[in-house]
Amino acid sequence: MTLCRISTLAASAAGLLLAGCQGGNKEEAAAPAAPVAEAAAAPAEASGEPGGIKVTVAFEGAAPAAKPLDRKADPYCAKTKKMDPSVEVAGGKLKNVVVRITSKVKVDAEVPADPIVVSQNECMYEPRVSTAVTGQQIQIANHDKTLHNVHAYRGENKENWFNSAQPPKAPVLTKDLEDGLVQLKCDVHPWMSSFVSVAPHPFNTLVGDDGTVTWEKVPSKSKPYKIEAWHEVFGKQEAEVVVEAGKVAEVTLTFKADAAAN
Ligand SMILES: [Cu+2]
Repeated sequence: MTLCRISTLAASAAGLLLAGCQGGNKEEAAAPAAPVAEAAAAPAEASGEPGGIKVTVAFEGAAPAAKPLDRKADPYCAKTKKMDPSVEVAGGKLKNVVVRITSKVKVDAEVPADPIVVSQNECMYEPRVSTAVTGQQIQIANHDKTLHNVHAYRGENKENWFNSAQPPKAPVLTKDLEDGLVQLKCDVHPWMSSFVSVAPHPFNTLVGDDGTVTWEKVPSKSKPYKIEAWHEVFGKQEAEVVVEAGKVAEVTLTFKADAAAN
């Protein structure tokens, strides 16, 4: 675990101060008094005026070669060829990583009125990984002409949540999401898997194609936030980061190719 302290590095046109997590001490010499003066003068601590966090997800080592899935067990599924999507690396960036704040966050989370949608298409769940807000609904649909069963687990211990057969043309399944990680499986087709990261705040985001996630409007506070990056094969990387009002703290979380989770 790394502890990231904000230090003044550069001022952007918007007046935001970029904060470095991994840099040396040069910047401290450049402007040692600024953070202290701001903290003393500003109501940042009391009011939780917003700051930001930029998380970069790095991947070290060689990505494993993509493997085709063996789907011969079901002739319907076997008609289409699919690759194992559990590890996807594009341009050196690991895909399907969720970054979230795991500490309590003082925000009124808006629960989107629209559900998140997970589809079963050509005997795959789509999308592989998604995010949602606690209380939001999930809808699961079967677009295939074969039987699936949606077997859902949730939490660190993968407790059984529900298990519903979904034959072709069966109605869409709708469920309310609670905080935590959900995994959808299919007992008929063991390669089928989907994950939903559910949090009671909006700082729970699928990493972008550029390997980064940036959150604005994170309430500032003197105690560090715990953040984690999660990947279905490589597990978790964690860090702590202090958010100061009007500044963007930066942190890098690194997954290693030879460190697959158990
Ligand atoms: Cu299935």
